[in-house]
Amino acid sequence: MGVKVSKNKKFTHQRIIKYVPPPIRSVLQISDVFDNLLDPDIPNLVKLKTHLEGEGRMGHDLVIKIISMIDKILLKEPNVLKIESPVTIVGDVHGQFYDLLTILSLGGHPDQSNYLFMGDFVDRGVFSFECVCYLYAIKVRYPHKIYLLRGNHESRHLTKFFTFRDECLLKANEEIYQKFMNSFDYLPIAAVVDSKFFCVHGGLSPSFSLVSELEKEDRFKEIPKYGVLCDLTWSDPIDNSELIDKEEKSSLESVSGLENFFLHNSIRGCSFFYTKNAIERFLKENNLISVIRAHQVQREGISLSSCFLVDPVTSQSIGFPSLINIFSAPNYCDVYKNKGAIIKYSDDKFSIKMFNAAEHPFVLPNFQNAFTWSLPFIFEKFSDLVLAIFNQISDEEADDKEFFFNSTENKRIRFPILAKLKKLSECRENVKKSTNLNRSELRLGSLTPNKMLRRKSSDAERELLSDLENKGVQSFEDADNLESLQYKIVNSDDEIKENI
Ligand SMILES: [Mn+2]
Repeated sequence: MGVKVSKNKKFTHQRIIKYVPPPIRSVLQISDVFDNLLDPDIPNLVKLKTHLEGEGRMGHDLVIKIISMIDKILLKEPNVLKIESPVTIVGDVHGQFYDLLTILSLGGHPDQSNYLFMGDFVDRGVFSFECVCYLYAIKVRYPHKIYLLRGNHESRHLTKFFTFRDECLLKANEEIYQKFMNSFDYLPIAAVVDSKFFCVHGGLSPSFSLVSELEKEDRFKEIPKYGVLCDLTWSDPIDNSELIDKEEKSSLESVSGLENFFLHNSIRGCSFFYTKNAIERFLKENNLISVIRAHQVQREGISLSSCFLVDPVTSQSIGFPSLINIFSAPNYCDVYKNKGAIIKYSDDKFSIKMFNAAEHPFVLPNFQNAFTWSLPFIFEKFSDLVLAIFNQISDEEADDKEFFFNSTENKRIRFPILAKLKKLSECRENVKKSTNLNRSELRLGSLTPNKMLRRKSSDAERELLSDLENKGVQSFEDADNLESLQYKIVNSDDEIKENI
């Protein structure tokens, strides 16, 4: 008798959702990317982009070659870059490769406009590896057109706690991770555009006043816990009036002698808040008109400070905000629902381009594969099945004195059914917790903490985390609370502090 096959029956080799293309299976090699016969050092950016966009992997030697080429370029760059307009200024990218492609199409071809990326290329988003490789390859192709600054995430400390190290181990190996870390140590720390704008990832520091002082700084190292390099990549601006309104000022420890300029940054757990006074003083002393920085997610991708410098001669406002916050990772961590923005600056004009998040391939939290992910679910359903069968047995039938005859060993064995069912039930409860955790982790998007972050969190922190896991991230504020909680955990880690 033949088996009838239903018309709707799906076969395992069929692609169920046809509009989602399968990932590219081939591995890109040096000869694929460096295919220019006239100049073997010119990468084929179109080929690389198409391959990475299709989720293709890169060969070990190719990644090593790109990193070693970038090291040579970065080593020659000064601590503070001097960049001329036209320039496209970009904030945090955070591993959102498909949004990076939007940025590059909005910003224009590097032939026509310079690019300044102000750090945080990695962590959070699940395509950090693709972001760095592609940005590095563009820099190799156009070394004097695209500039990359260091953000606080371009460090061993953060990439280990967040996602970039895990991603490197999945898509490459420890050796490549270490090479990326070394290349991050070479990234410049600030830039001055058209001698007017100071561009930096985080912001100002009480440890320097003049931009020229930054030239003396040794930047070729891991970002330390204190000092100029830490502040440039970690500090945040603060509105003095906001503080007084919220009566928070008294709760913030100020820096002795600098009360009106710097306060300890209680949100990050390291570095400082810098006030409007600090910005104003810095701009005047350096003859600049504005600080442009990234580092904090913005609902609209950009926010302008309401503080304006006054021209000392005419006593009139120069009409330009003294601080601009820019953030270029839309729908940050897949939960913030914020817009991304970039600044295009040319002919003394600022044009702001805002953009929404692009679709991207789905990746399970912490790069889990679908098989591992579904094991708790399968066990839960299996135990449901077994328990349902045994529920049919009456208490008398399930008497603990019952003996079963084991025919292979030719002896009677005890089979206490009730005890075994109790154990199975307990196991099922534990597995159910894992299944529920898996489901709630999906609701946290890229804000899902990995094992390392979970291990380091305190009881109170775990409580807030599990509250958000249960209800999901519902608002920008929820996401912000979870994010700042994670930074606090990272920066309160003594083990790491000792190593730096
Ligand atoms: Mn940052």
